[in-house]
Formats: sequence, C-alpha cells, structure tokens
Amino acid sequence: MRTLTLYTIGFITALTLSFAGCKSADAPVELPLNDGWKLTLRDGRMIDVAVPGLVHTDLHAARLIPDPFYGFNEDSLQWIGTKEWTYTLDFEVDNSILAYTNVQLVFEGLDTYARVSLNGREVLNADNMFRLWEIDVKKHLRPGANRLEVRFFPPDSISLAKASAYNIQLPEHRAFTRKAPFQAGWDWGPVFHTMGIWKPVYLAAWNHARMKYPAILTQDADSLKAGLVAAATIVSGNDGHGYLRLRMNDKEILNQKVTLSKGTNQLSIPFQIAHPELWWPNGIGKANLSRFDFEFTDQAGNKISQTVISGIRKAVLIREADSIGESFLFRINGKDIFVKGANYIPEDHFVTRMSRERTRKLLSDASAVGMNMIRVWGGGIYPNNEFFAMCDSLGLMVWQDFMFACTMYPWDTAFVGNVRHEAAHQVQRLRGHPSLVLWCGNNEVSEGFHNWGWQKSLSWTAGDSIEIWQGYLAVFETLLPEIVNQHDPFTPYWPSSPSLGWGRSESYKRGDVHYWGVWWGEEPFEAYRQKVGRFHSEYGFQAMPPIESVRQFLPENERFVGSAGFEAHQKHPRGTRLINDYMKRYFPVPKNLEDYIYTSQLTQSYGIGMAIETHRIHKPRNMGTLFWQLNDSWPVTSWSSIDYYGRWKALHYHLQTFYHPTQVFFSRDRDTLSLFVVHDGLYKPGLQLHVDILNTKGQKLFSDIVSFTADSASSQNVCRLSLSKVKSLGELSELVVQGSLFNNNTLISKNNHFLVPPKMLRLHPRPVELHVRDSADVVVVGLQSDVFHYAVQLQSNDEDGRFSDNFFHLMPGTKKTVIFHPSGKVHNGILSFSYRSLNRIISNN
Ligand code: BMA
Repeated sequence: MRTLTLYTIGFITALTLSFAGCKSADAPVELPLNDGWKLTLRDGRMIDVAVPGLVHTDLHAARLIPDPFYGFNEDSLQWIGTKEWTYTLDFEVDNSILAYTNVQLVFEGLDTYARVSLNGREVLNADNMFRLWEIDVKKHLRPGANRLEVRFFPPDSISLAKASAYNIQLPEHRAFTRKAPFQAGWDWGPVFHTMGIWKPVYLAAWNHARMKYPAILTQDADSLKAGLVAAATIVSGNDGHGYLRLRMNDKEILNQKVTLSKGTNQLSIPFQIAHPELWWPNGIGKANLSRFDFEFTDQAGNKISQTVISGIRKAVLIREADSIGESFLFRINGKDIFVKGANYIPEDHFVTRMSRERTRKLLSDASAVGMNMIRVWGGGIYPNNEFFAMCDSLGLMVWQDFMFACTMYPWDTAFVGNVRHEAAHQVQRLRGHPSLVLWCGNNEVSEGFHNWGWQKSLSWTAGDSIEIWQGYLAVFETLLPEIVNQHDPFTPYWPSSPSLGWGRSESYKRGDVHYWGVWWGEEPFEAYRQKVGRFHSEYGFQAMPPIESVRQFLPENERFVGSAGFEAHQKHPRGTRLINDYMKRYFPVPKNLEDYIYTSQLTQSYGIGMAIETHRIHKPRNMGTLFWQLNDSWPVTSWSSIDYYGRWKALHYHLQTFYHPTQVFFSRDRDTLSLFVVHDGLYKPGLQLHVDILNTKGQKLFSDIVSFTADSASSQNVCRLSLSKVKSLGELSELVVQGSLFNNNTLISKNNHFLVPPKMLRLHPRPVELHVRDSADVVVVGLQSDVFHYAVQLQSNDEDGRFSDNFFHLMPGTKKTVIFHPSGKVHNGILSFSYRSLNRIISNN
C-alpha cells in the first residue's frame, strides 16, 4: 500500500502550462491515483501495471504475451478482448481530504464498459471511452486504507448483444458502443478489442469552486483589433459570486465579478484587444501564440489559476453559391487558404502507447513538407491536448471529426444522451486551440446511407430507412451542431464528410468530396485529372512499408512478395491485387522484395502526385487537398505516407515538391503541354520559369525562360508547349521536361514531367557515383551520373538514420547532395550506403 501526496491543483489540461493554486487551508487539491495499480490475471495472480494503460500492453509489458503486432500474433491474441479484466488500487486518504465539502473521483478516460467500486460499493458504470467521469465519492471514502476496483467487460460482445436487441439491424454492431471505431478492425488496422484505464485518474477535493475548460475563443480578428471571449466552467458549491481575472502575456486584460449559481456555471466573457499578433497557418504566416493566465477567486478568497497557451485567429468556412455550385473554403483572418494536408488516424492501435515524442515527430514531418491542415478522421479518437498544442505551434489547422464512421448509429434516448455528454466534454476540452478550425459530425455516415446499398443488403423497409435517417438527423444535424454552438460558437460545423458520395456528379460541385474512383473504383490514375471537386478531403493509394520496417514485424521466412505474413498485414480485401494492377499499368513489376516495395511506393506517389497537381492547378475552383492517410496505427501495407515506425515512404519525400508553396505543375490537353505556376503566398514579382527539355542520356534539347509575376494565391498558365514540337526533339520515351522556378536568380522550386508512363521510359543502366563525406554530426552523400536516373533511393546500414531527401530524380551532369543524419545505433560506427533507381529495374525487366 502506498501513501499518496497531495497536490494543490487546477483541472489539468495539456493547455495548462502551470498551476499555481493559493495554498490556503481550503484551496482545492488533487490526489493523483495513477501509481500502484494491479491487474488480476486469469489464474488469480495480480501483476503491477501502468495507468494509463490497456490490458494488452500490460500483458505484453509483463512478458505474458508476445508483441501483438509481430507476424501472425494478431490471431492468437484475440482471446484477450473476450474476457473480463479487473484493475485494483489500494491507496490511503488522510483526514485533510475528507475535510473538504466535495471529493470527486475523476477518470479522464475508461475504455469502455467498466464497473467501478470504491471500498466494495459500486460508484460508476461507465459506457463511453470518450467521456470524462466525475463521481462524488466523499461518502464512500475512509480515512486511511481505501480500495478502488475497476472491472472491464468485453466491448465486442456487449455491442453484439445491444445490436441484436435493437429493433432494426444496423450495418455494424460496433455502432452500439462509444469506443474508438477502428479498434474493431479497419481496412488498415487489426482487430484488438482493448480495455483499460486509458487516461489519468485522480481525486479532486474542493470546498467552494472548481474551474474547468478555460479557453480563449476568437469571435473576430484582423490586424487592428480582435474580439475575444474568455470561456471557462466554474463548478460552484453555492450560490454567490467570484472574480475572474485574466492576464495576457502578463498584462491584465480582464478583472470581472461573476455571479454564480450552485452547480455548473459557464462563463463567457467578451473582451477586445488592439493590434493582435494573429495566428496563421503554416506557410502563410507565423503561428503566433500568447499566454493567458486565468485566475478565479472564489467566495472564500481562494485563488484557482490555470494558464492556457492560445492564439488569435478568425476561422470561417465559406460556402457561397457560385457558377459551379457552392464554394467550400477556409478563410483565416480574412484570407482564403488553399488547404494542403492529410488524414490522421491514431498513431497506435494501443492508444496509450502514443507518446509526445512520436506525435511531435509525426506532426513536424507533416509541417516540414508544407502541410497546413490535418484531418482527424472520425474512426479514431479525439486527440489529446498535446497533439493540439503541437498543431497550434506548427501552424497546422485541424479538421476535427466527431468519432463516428462508416455505419449508421442508434438513436434511442440513452445512446443520444451518452453522445451529448461526450460531445460537450470534447468540445469544451479542445475549443481553445487556434489550430481547430472545423468540427465535422462524422466520416462517411451520410455517404454510406445514400450509396452503400444497406437498404437492400440489410432488408430495411421504407419505414426503417426513414426511422434510421431521422435518427441520423437528430444526432448530426441537431445535437452536435447545438453543442458546438453552445460551447464553441465561432468554430464552423459541417455535418458529414464527404457531403455527397463520389459517384454523384453533384459531389464535384459543392461540399467536400472523398474521391475513391481511383483505388476503390479501380479507375486509372488519370481519372484524378477529370474529377475535380471543391475540396478533396480524402483520396488515396496504398504502398508497402519500407524494408527496414518489414524486418521489424515479419520473420525472415515471410519476407517475400505475396507471403502470408504480408497478407496478415494488409487489411484491404483487394489491396495486394490493386497495388500490383496499378503497378503493372505504370511501372515495371519486379520480383525481388526490396525492388517491389520500392516500386509500390513509386506507384503510390505517382498517383497521389497527379491528384495534388490537378487539385492545385484548379485553384480556386478547388480549395483543398487532404490525401488519405498520413500515418499508420500498426505495421501494415496502407495508404499512409509515413509508416508506423515513422519512416517516410517515397510519397512523403515527394510531398516537398507537391506541396511546395510556389511550384510548377503540368497539364496536358490534346497537343498542348501547359506549365502552370501555383503560388500560395502573397503577390510575388520577379519570377522566371526555366523550361528545359532533356533526353535521358543527358543532352539538353530545348531551353526557354519566361518572366512573370505571381498574384497572391494564384494558379496561372505560364507557358504552353506544342506536343508535336516536343515530339520532334526525340522519342517521347527518352524525354524529360523540367520546369525550374527562379526568383531573382535564386532557385525556389522545380518539378519534372514525363511524356510516357515510367515503365515506358528508356532509362540507361549506367551507374550513379556516390561520394560519402563525414562532416560534424552528419554525413554528406554526393551523387552524380552522366545519364538521367529515375527516383534514386538511398539506403544505409543505419536503418534509423534520416536522409534529407530521397527518391529524387538525378539529372545528368549535375551534382546532387543529400545530408544523412545517423541514428548513432550502428554497431561499429561504420556506415555504408547503397542506392537503387528505376534504371536498373527497367533494364532487368
Ligand atoms: C476512407 C476512410 C476510411 C478508409 C479509407 C480507405 O473512406 O474514411 O474509412 O480506411 O477510406 O479505404
């Protein structure tokens, strides 16, 4: 048994930098209860476990089960999710805690069906992973020894039982449980039904008042002034009054008396500031943040302080009727922003294993390649405050789905009431982050209802359909927008992503679209050039993870193309075939595993590159592109650009080109090849576009320079080439068109275009010369060749080292320099490097 120390506290959010409570005798205190938990095993033994944690990770940490992600282990570990599990904590409470008027037991998150008992008395039956649970426990606590027990029940069988008892069959029984949807299995994720105390737990003791959810909201902002709102919840023990004092960067800006009623009081105090330093998205301006100190003084003179770091920005979703249909664009501080980014899924199937370091690396890798938005997809979890704090500081806007995806949901009073609590908590928790620019009701629920044939496959009567749709409307068109409006009134709400299915022509005229004709519809990549909507919130193509990662999750005898091991880590029913089919269409299909992985990644990047190019050229018709998907939740072949271990696929390297703020893109129409310059910044004069046509042997056949100016946020056709004239320069299979952009003689970006699919390129098997030079903490790799090399991939024996660039085209006669950052993990410190390019694969095939 352990004795726990008291802390003088505030309600801790990751927004909170510090808490400086006034240590008067009856100031609120918090007693953390995270340490000392035990998990009871099937044979009755008890093991020490970490809280926050999950049963699977606890068993793995105790070496009782193998790594759930390795090889075929998913299958043999299914039993864990079908059993009941009990966590127990013995802890001490002293009289000073019991002297408080209010003592609450607070669970920030329980996954999911849990019966909580304190000293043998049942105090809570939890049924929602996304809710905050606060239980009045004063009457159950004893001075000295206390025992807390949390018994978890298998979520899947409960979902199933609830589904069978429902009056209409819904597409997925997981819909009946408020738990991260993806944990029941997804087309990129395994099935592990997790259970556990997945967020911190503590006792909160207070006499007069508690402060929760402090936040700064922006109502209006420009460079001259900002209209802001200081929002916070005060839970008060009595009717009375208190004072809220607010300092911004150490300067007092508010000091106001507030009247309180016994119970929950939502404060919302408007104020103005002059000449605000505005928060801007990545690539547009600085993500300015300020420090706001909230200090609440209760009736007895106790001060409760919390600090939040927030930014000032006005975010609007503009939907205006136009000649096409209706716009869909984000206007930040009055400026229309072209959105570049990706969809985000939980970084680990076992969500308690996500760490600040991993999230920081992932989000930095997103902003480093020019992303300005992350869509938090509705089949995962609401991210923690640290995730948002990082997005705030990196200038990454967040499109936040509520956690509903790809099925219809129940609509009975208990379910909807449960969702109401969940949404109110999550909205209040996250509203103060300047990065949060959109609340979206769900992922593909409306699309599924209208396009996925459930009416037929589940034999719904007309009456059933009406009832289900009324239930949908009650949650996504009434309840959720009401909650957003109540707690976060200046952040836009959008009911469902996408607004219409990709099979309908209307979906390219209004709203956001998930264009899945490529991949799901098996249309060729060129279809991306035809299907241009108003905002692309999903589209994607799979690639295999890098070989360095494969070695981490597959035993050696499974490391070959088409192995059962790879199939266990490929969750899309047609995935393996589709990768091969598209590869065949555009690239040679190698037999050797490493070459195959490499080519699968080039295929992915080739397709996504075509989509992004088209989306950006068609600005302002289209105002956003978020590919599916940024990351993985376990080692798998998937649509991600960064794999589970944080390694970049070819696509992620290429995003530096695709998402460059000022870039040359290509578009072909009959006999014309147009070079567009897409510019996301402010008006830029003095630009030159250098157009060069080379052959793959290294001869320059054509050169031209066009001078021009780029308007702010523009896409313009700067140069047109006649394809018949290009053809007269040589075989199309031997030509590379290169566009390079200069601003007053400084190269700012460049891009290439090929006139035939890569598999038809005439590439020469001449070698690349590598020169390796140590320099301080890094290694400089120089590359050179006298012929053109398509997509040179560098590799090192230091598998965790990082290259500054990779999968690049090597122009003949030019020197390319790549910086390698060693991980320091190579045994004898001797680094070696090798390369691969499409040239050898094409020549061998
Ligand atoms: C989208 C997503 C996910 C899915 C992905 C790939 O529709 O919303 O449901 O993983 O497609 O199939």
